[in-house]
Amino acid sequence: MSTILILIPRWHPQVWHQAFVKRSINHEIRLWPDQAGDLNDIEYVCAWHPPPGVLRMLPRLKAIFSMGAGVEHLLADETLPNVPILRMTDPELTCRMTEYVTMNVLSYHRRRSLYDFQQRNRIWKPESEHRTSDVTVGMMGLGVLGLHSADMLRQFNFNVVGWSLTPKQLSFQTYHGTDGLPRFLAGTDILVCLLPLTSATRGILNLSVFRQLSRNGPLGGAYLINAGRGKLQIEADVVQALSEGSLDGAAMDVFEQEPLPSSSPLWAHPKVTITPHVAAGLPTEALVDIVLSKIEQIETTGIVSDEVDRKRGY
Ligand code: NDP
Ligand code: OXD
Repeated sequence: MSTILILIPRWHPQVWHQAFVKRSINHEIRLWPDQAGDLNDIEYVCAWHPPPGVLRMLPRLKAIFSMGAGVEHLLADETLPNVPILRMTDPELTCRMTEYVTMNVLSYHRRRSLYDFQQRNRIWKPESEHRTSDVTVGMMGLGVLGLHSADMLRQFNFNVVGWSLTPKQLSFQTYHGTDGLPRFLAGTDILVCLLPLTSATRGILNLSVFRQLSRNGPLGGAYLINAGRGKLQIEADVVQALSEGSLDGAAMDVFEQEPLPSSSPLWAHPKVTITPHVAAGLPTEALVDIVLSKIEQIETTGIVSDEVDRKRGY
Protein backbone atom coordinates (compact mmCIF):
# COMPACT_ATOMS: atom_id res chain seq x y z
CA MET A 1 0.00 0.00 0.00
CA SER A 2 1.31 3.44 -0.94
CA THR A 3 0.24 6.91 0.05
CA ILE A 4 -0.57 9.14 -2.92
CA LEU A 5 -1.11 12.88 -2.76
CA ILE A 6 -3.25 14.58 -5.40
CA LEU A 7 -1.88 18.05 -6.06
CA ILE A 8 -3.89 19.53 -8.90
CA PRO A 9 -5.29 22.83 -7.63
CA ARG A 10 -6.26 24.07 -11.14
CA TRP A 11 -8.55 21.15 -11.95
CA HIS A 12 -11.44 19.67 -9.94
CA PRO A 13 -9.52 17.97 -7.12
CA GLN A 14 -12.61 16.28 -5.61
CA VAL A 15 -13.45 14.54 -8.88
CA TRP A 16 -9.89 13.22 -9.08
CA HIS A 17 -9.93 12.23 -5.43
CA GLN A 18 -13.09 10.18 -5.96
CA ALA A 19 -11.71 8.54 -9.10
CA PHE A 20 -8.50 7.56 -7.30
CA VAL A 21 -10.33 6.27 -4.23
CA LYS A 22 -12.70 4.20 -6.36
CA ARG A 23 -9.93 2.58 -8.40
CA SER A 24 -7.19 2.05 -5.83
CA ILE A 25 -8.33 0.07 -2.83
CA ASN A 26 -4.71 -0.72 -2.04
CA HIS A 27 -3.58 2.86 -1.66
CA GLU A 28 -4.25 5.70 0.68
CA ILE A 29 -5.33 8.76 -1.28
CA ARG A 30 -4.70 12.25 0.12
CA LEU A 31 -5.83 15.54 -1.34
CA TRP A 32 -3.89 18.82 -1.22
CA PRO A 33 -4.33 21.04 0.76
CA ASP A 34 -7.14 20.12 3.16
CA GLN A 35 -6.84 16.35 3.27
CA ALA A 36 -3.07 15.99 2.94
CA GLY A 37 -2.59 14.61 6.46
CA ASP A 38 0.93 13.96 7.74
CA LEU A 39 3.28 14.97 4.91
CA ASN A 40 5.84 12.42 6.13
CA ASP A 41 3.58 9.66 4.78
CA ILE A 42 3.44 10.78 1.15
CA GLU A 43 5.29 8.51 -1.31
CA TYR A 44 3.83 9.54 -4.67
CA VAL A 45 2.38 12.80 -5.94
CA CYS A 46 0.11 13.34 -8.93
CA ALA A 47 0.69 16.95 -9.88
CA TRP A 48 -0.49 19.53 -12.39
CA HIS A 49 0.76 23.09 -11.85
CA PRO A 50 1.59 22.47 -8.18
CA PRO A 51 2.20 25.58 -6.08
CA PRO A 52 6.00 26.05 -5.93
CA GLY A 53 7.56 24.80 -2.70
CA VAL A 54 4.98 22.15 -1.81
CA LEU A 55 6.85 19.15 -3.23
CA ARG A 56 9.98 19.85 -1.22
CA MET A 57 7.94 19.45 1.98
CA LEU A 58 7.53 15.70 1.35
CA PRO A 59 10.57 13.89 2.85
CA ARG A 60 9.60 10.32 1.81
CA LEU A 61 8.62 11.12 -1.76
CA LYS A 62 9.55 8.34 -4.25
CA ALA A 63 8.31 9.87 -7.52
CA ILE A 64 6.30 12.74 -8.99
CA PHE A 65 3.74 12.06 -11.72
CA SER A 66 3.00 14.85 -14.16
CA MET A 67 -0.68 14.53 -14.98
CA GLY A 68 0.20 15.49 -18.55
CA ALA A 69 2.93 14.73 -21.08
CA GLY A 70 4.40 18.20 -20.58
CA VAL A 71 6.44 18.89 -17.45
CA GLU A 72 7.29 22.58 -17.65
CA HIS A 73 4.72 23.21 -14.89
CA LEU A 74 6.86 21.06 -12.54
CA LEU A 75 10.31 22.19 -13.63
CA ALA A 76 9.31 25.80 -12.99
CA ASP A 77 9.56 25.01 -9.25
CA GLU A 78 13.18 25.74 -8.31
CA THR A 79 12.82 23.79 -5.06
CA LEU A 80 11.75 20.56 -6.74
CA PRO A 81 13.11 17.56 -4.77
CA ASN A 82 15.51 15.21 -6.53
CA VAL A 83 13.18 12.28 -7.19
CA PRO A 84 12.15 10.83 -10.58
CA ILE A 85 9.55 12.81 -12.53
CA LEU A 86 7.32 10.63 -14.70
CA ARG A 87 5.38 12.16 -17.53
CA MET A 88 2.13 10.92 -18.97
CA THR A 89 2.56 8.76 -22.04
CA ASP A 90 -0.06 6.31 -23.15
CA PRO A 91 -1.17 4.87 -26.50
CA GLU A 92 -4.69 6.28 -26.13
CA LEU A 93 -3.39 9.75 -25.32
CA THR A 94 -1.08 9.55 -28.32
CA CYS A 95 -3.98 8.52 -30.57
CA ARG A 96 -6.07 11.43 -29.30
CA MET A 97 -3.34 13.86 -30.34
CA THR A 98 -3.00 12.19 -33.72
CA GLU A 99 -6.77 12.61 -34.20
CA TYR A 100 -6.48 16.32 -33.43
CA VAL A 101 -3.53 16.85 -35.79
CA THR A 102 -5.02 14.78 -38.61
CA MET A 103 -8.42 16.44 -38.27
CA ASN A 104 -6.89 19.90 -38.68
CA VAL A 105 -4.47 18.95 -41.45
CA LEU A 106 -7.36 17.39 -43.38
CA SER A 107 -9.51 20.50 -42.76
CA TYR A 108 -6.90 22.69 -44.40
CA HIS A 109 -6.20 20.20 -47.18
CA ARG A 110 -9.95 19.84 -47.96
CA ARG A 111 -10.63 23.62 -47.58
CA ARG A 112 -13.13 23.08 -44.78
CA SER A 113 -13.52 26.73 -43.76
CA LEU A 114 -13.95 27.92 -47.37
CA TYR A 115 -16.71 25.39 -48.05
CA ASP A 116 -18.36 26.19 -44.68
CA PHE A 117 -18.41 29.82 -45.78
CA GLN A 118 -19.80 28.89 -49.18
CA GLN A 119 -22.52 26.76 -47.62
CA ARG A 120 -23.61 29.58 -45.32
CA ASN A 121 -23.83 31.85 -48.36
CA ARG A 122 -25.38 29.28 -50.75
CA ILE A 123 -22.39 29.41 -53.08
CA TRP A 124 -21.67 26.39 -55.32
CA LYS A 125 -18.06 26.88 -56.35
CA PRO A 126 -15.69 23.91 -56.47
CA GLU A 127 -12.02 24.82 -56.03
CA SER A 128 -9.24 23.14 -58.01
CA GLU A 129 -8.15 19.82 -56.49
CA HIS A 130 -4.69 18.77 -55.36
CA ARG A 131 -3.14 15.57 -54.01
CA THR A 132 -2.04 14.96 -50.41
CA SER A 133 1.42 14.22 -51.76
CA ASP A 134 1.56 17.82 -53.04
CA VAL A 135 1.09 19.16 -49.48
CA THR A 136 4.08 19.28 -47.13
CA VAL A 137 3.35 18.99 -43.43
CA GLY A 138 6.24 20.13 -41.24
CA MET A 139 6.23 18.35 -37.88
CA MET A 140 8.02 20.35 -35.19
CA GLY A 141 8.89 17.79 -32.52
CA LEU A 142 9.54 14.15 -33.39
CA GLY A 143 8.89 12.65 -29.99
CA VAL A 144 6.16 10.26 -28.91
CA LEU A 145 3.37 12.47 -30.27
CA GLY A 146 5.07 14.00 -33.30
CA LEU A 147 6.18 10.63 -34.68
CA HIS A 148 2.76 9.05 -34.29
CA SER A 149 1.04 11.97 -36.02
CA ALA A 150 3.67 11.92 -38.76
CA ASP A 151 3.04 8.21 -39.36
CA MET A 152 -0.70 8.74 -39.67
CA LEU A 153 -0.28 11.67 -42.08
CA ARG A 154 2.07 9.57 -44.19
CA GLN A 155 -0.63 6.93 -44.44
CA PHE A 156 -2.73 9.61 -46.12
CA ASN A 157 0.27 10.18 -48.38
CA PHE A 158 1.03 13.71 -47.18
CA ASN A 159 4.62 14.72 -47.73
CA VAL A 160 5.88 14.91 -44.13
CA VAL A 161 9.12 16.55 -43.04
CA GLY A 162 10.26 16.75 -39.44
CA TRP A 163 12.34 18.88 -37.11
CA SER A 164 13.86 17.92 -33.76
CA LEU A 165 16.70 18.85 -31.45
CA THR A 166 18.91 15.88 -32.30
CA PRO A 167 19.49 14.20 -35.70
CA LYS A 168 17.15 11.35 -36.69
CA GLN A 169 17.32 8.56 -39.24
CA LEU A 170 13.70 8.16 -40.33
CA SER A 171 11.97 7.15 -43.52
CA PHE A 172 11.11 10.78 -44.27
CA GLN A 173 13.16 13.97 -44.53
CA THR A 174 14.18 15.42 -41.17
CA TYR A 175 16.12 18.45 -40.00
CA HIS A 176 17.46 19.31 -36.59
CA GLY A 177 18.68 22.17 -34.46
CA THR A 178 18.68 25.87 -35.17
CA ASP A 179 20.76 25.35 -38.31
CA GLY A 180 18.18 22.99 -39.81
CA LEU A 181 15.19 25.21 -39.06
CA PRO A 182 15.23 27.50 -42.14
CA ARG A 183 15.35 24.56 -44.59
CA PHE A 184 12.60 22.77 -42.66
CA LEU A 185 10.37 25.86 -42.76
CA ALA A 186 11.04 26.74 -46.39
CA GLY A 187 9.28 23.62 -47.69
CA THR A 188 6.45 23.51 -45.16
CA ASP A 189 2.82 24.30 -46.11
CA ILE A 190 1.24 23.20 -42.81
CA LEU A 191 3.34 23.65 -39.68
CA VAL A 192 2.37 21.32 -36.81
CA CYS A 193 3.94 22.10 -33.45
CA LEU A 194 4.29 19.28 -30.92
CA LEU A 195 7.28 20.64 -29.05
CA PRO A 196 7.69 20.78 -25.29
CA LEU A 197 8.03 24.18 -23.63
CA THR A 198 11.66 24.74 -22.62
CA SER A 199 13.94 27.76 -22.46
CA ALA A 200 15.01 26.92 -26.06
CA THR A 201 11.50 26.61 -27.50
CA ARG A 202 9.68 29.44 -25.72
CA GLY A 203 8.35 31.90 -28.33
CA ILE A 204 9.61 29.80 -31.25
CA LEU A 205 6.33 30.28 -33.15
CA ASN A 206 6.97 33.89 -34.07
CA LEU A 207 6.64 36.19 -37.06
CA SER A 208 10.12 35.45 -38.37
CA VAL A 209 9.31 31.72 -38.43
CA PHE A 210 5.88 32.24 -40.05
CA ARG A 211 7.44 34.39 -42.77
CA GLN A 212 9.82 31.55 -43.70
CA LEU A 213 7.00 29.07 -44.43
CA SER A 214 6.22 28.09 -47.99
CA ARG A 215 3.37 30.03 -49.58
CA ASN A 216 3.72 28.51 -53.03
CA GLY A 217 2.12 25.17 -52.24
CA PRO A 218 -1.24 23.92 -53.52
CA LEU A 219 -3.09 25.42 -50.53
CA GLY A 220 -2.11 28.90 -51.65
CA GLY A 221 -0.79 29.81 -48.22
CA ALA A 222 0.69 28.47 -45.00
CA TYR A 223 -1.08 27.13 -41.93
CA LEU A 224 -0.21 26.64 -38.26
CA ILE A 225 -1.43 23.90 -35.92
CA ASN A 226 -0.17 24.28 -32.34
CA ALA A 227 -1.03 21.68 -29.71
CA GLY A 228 2.31 21.81 -27.88
CA ARG A 229 2.17 24.65 -25.38
CA GLY A 230 0.78 28.18 -25.56
CA LYS A 231 4.02 29.87 -24.60
CA LEU A 232 5.66 28.39 -27.70
CA GLN A 233 3.70 30.96 -29.70
CA ILE A 234 3.68 34.74 -29.73
CA GLU A 235 -0.02 35.37 -30.18
CA ALA A 236 0.40 38.94 -31.42
CA ASP A 237 2.66 37.52 -34.14
CA VAL A 238 0.04 34.94 -35.13
CA VAL A 239 -2.51 37.74 -35.59
CA GLN A 240 0.01 39.83 -37.54
CA ALA A 241 0.98 36.84 -39.73
CA LEU A 242 -2.70 36.19 -40.50
CA SER A 243 -3.32 39.79 -41.49
CA GLU A 244 -0.21 40.13 -43.67
CA GLY A 245 -0.75 36.68 -45.29
CA SER A 246 2.30 34.83 -43.93
CA LEU A 247 -0.31 32.52 -42.42
CA ASP A 248 -3.65 31.65 -43.98
CA GLY A 249 -5.09 29.88 -40.94
CA ALA A 250 -4.23 28.70 -37.43
CA ALA A 251 -5.64 25.87 -35.33
CA MET A 252 -4.71 26.48 -31.71
CA ASP A 253 -5.34 24.23 -28.73
CA VAL A 254 -2.97 25.98 -26.32
CA PHE A 255 -2.46 29.63 -25.40
CA GLU A 256 -0.03 32.00 -23.72
CA GLN A 257 -2.62 32.44 -20.98
CA GLU A 258 -5.21 29.75 -20.21
CA PRO A 259 -8.13 30.11 -20.15
CA LEU A 260 -7.71 32.37 -23.19
CA PRO A 261 -8.88 35.83 -22.00
CA SER A 262 -12.18 36.93 -23.53
CA SER A 263 -10.40 40.09 -24.76
CA SER A 264 -8.11 38.05 -27.05
CA PRO A 265 -8.49 38.94 -30.76
CA LEU A 266 -8.02 35.24 -31.53
CA TRP A 267 -11.55 34.35 -30.37
CA ALA A 268 -13.33 36.15 -33.17
CA HIS A 269 -10.67 35.80 -35.86
CA PRO A 270 -12.24 34.17 -38.93
CA LYS A 271 -9.03 32.28 -39.73
CA VAL A 272 -8.45 30.88 -36.25
CA THR A 273 -9.83 27.61 -34.87
CA ILE A 274 -9.75 27.40 -31.07
CA THR A 275 -10.06 24.41 -28.76
CA PRO A 276 -9.63 24.75 -24.97
CA HIS A 277 -6.48 22.63 -24.44
CA VAL A 278 -8.21 19.34 -25.16
CA ALA A 279 -6.17 18.00 -28.08
CA ALA A 280 -5.15 14.84 -26.25
CA GLY A 281 -7.64 14.85 -23.38
CA LEU A 282 -8.55 11.52 -21.77
CA PRO A 283 -11.23 10.68 -19.21
CA THR A 284 -10.14 11.09 -15.58
CA GLU A 285 -10.46 7.33 -14.96
CA ALA A 286 -8.07 6.54 -17.83
CA LEU A 287 -5.40 8.89 -16.44
CA VAL A 288 -5.86 7.47 -12.94
CA ASP A 289 -5.36 3.94 -14.30
CA ILE A 290 -2.15 4.97 -16.05
CA VAL A 291 -0.73 6.40 -12.81
CA LEU A 292 -1.77 3.38 -10.77
CA SER A 293 -0.19 0.94 -13.19
CA LYS A 294 3.06 2.93 -13.13
CA ILE A 295 3.08 2.88 -9.32
CA GLU A 296 2.49 -0.85 -9.42
CA GLN A 297 5.43 -1.22 -11.80
CA ILE A 298 7.72 0.81 -9.54
CA GLU A 299 6.65 -1.08 -6.42
CA THR A 300 6.95 -4.55 -7.94
CA THR A 301 9.93 -4.17 -10.32
CA GLY A 302 11.64 -0.94 -9.32
CA ILE A 303 11.43 0.13 -12.98
CA VAL A 304 10.60 3.81 -13.56
CA SER A 305 9.36 4.36 -17.11
CA ASP A 306 8.85 7.66 -18.95
CA GLU A 307 11.24 9.50 -16.68
CA VAL A 308 11.89 13.11 -17.58
CA ASP A 309 15.40 14.35 -18.29
CA ARG A 310 15.57 17.42 -16.07
CA LYS A 311 18.60 18.86 -17.84
CA ARG A 312 16.89 18.75 -21.25
CA GLY A 313 13.66 20.00 -19.70
CA TYR A 314 11.40 17.37 -21.31
P1 NDP B 1 8.63 14.14 -26.37
O1 NDP B 1 9.48 14.53 -25.22
O2 NDP B 1 8.43 12.69 -26.65
O3 NDP B 1 9.20 14.81 -27.71
C1 NDP B 1 9.62 16.13 -27.77
C2 NDP B 1 10.19 16.40 -29.15
O4 NDP B 1 10.53 17.79 -29.23
C3 NDP B 1 11.47 15.61 -29.44
O5 NDP B 1 11.50 15.17 -30.76
C4 NDP B 1 12.57 16.66 -29.22
O6 NDP B 1 13.75 16.46 -29.98
C5 NDP B 1 11.87 17.91 -29.70
N1 NDP B 1 12.51 19.11 -29.13
C6 NDP B 1 12.64 19.47 -27.84
N2 NDP B 1 13.33 20.61 -27.73
C7 NDP B 1 13.64 20.99 -28.98
C8 NDP B 1 14.39 22.07 -29.54
N3 NDP B 1 14.93 23.02 -28.77
N4 NDP B 1 14.51 22.14 -30.88
C9 NDP B 1 13.98 21.18 -31.68
N5 NDP B 1 13.26 20.12 -31.23
C10 NDP B 1 13.12 20.02 -29.89
O7 NDP B 1 7.23 14.86 -26.16
P2 NDP B 1 5.78 14.39 -26.63
O8 NDP B 1 5.80 14.12 -28.08
O9 NDP B 1 5.27 13.32 -25.73
O10 NDP B 1 4.92 15.71 -26.29
C11 NDP B 1 5.27 16.97 -26.84
C12 NDP B 1 4.52 18.06 -26.11
O11 NDP B 1 3.14 18.05 -26.45
C13 NDP B 1 4.50 17.96 -24.58
O12 NDP B 1 5.70 18.42 -24.01
C14 NDP B 1 3.33 18.85 -24.21
O13 NDP B 1 3.77 20.17 -24.03
C15 NDP B 1 2.43 18.78 -25.44
N6 NDP B 1 1.18 18.09 -25.17
C16 NDP B 1 0.00 18.78 -25.35
C17 NDP B 1 -1.20 18.17 -25.14
C18 NDP B 1 -2.48 18.87 -25.41
O14 NDP B 1 -3.54 18.33 -25.06
N7 NDP B 1 -2.46 20.03 -26.03
C19 NDP B 1 -1.28 16.77 -24.68
C20 NDP B 1 -0.01 16.13 -24.55
C21 NDP B 1 1.17 16.78 -24.78
P3 NDP B 1 14.68 15.15 -29.77
O15 NDP B 1 13.88 14.00 -30.35
O16 NDP B 1 15.88 15.44 -30.56
O17 NDP B 1 14.90 15.02 -28.29
C1 OXD C 1 -0.25 17.35 -21.51
C2 OXD C 1 -1.41 18.19 -21.76
O1 OXD C 1 0.86 17.85 -21.34
O2 OXD C 1 -2.55 17.71 -21.67
O3 OXD C 1 -0.44 16.11 -21.49
O4 OXD C 1 -1.23 19.36 -22.08
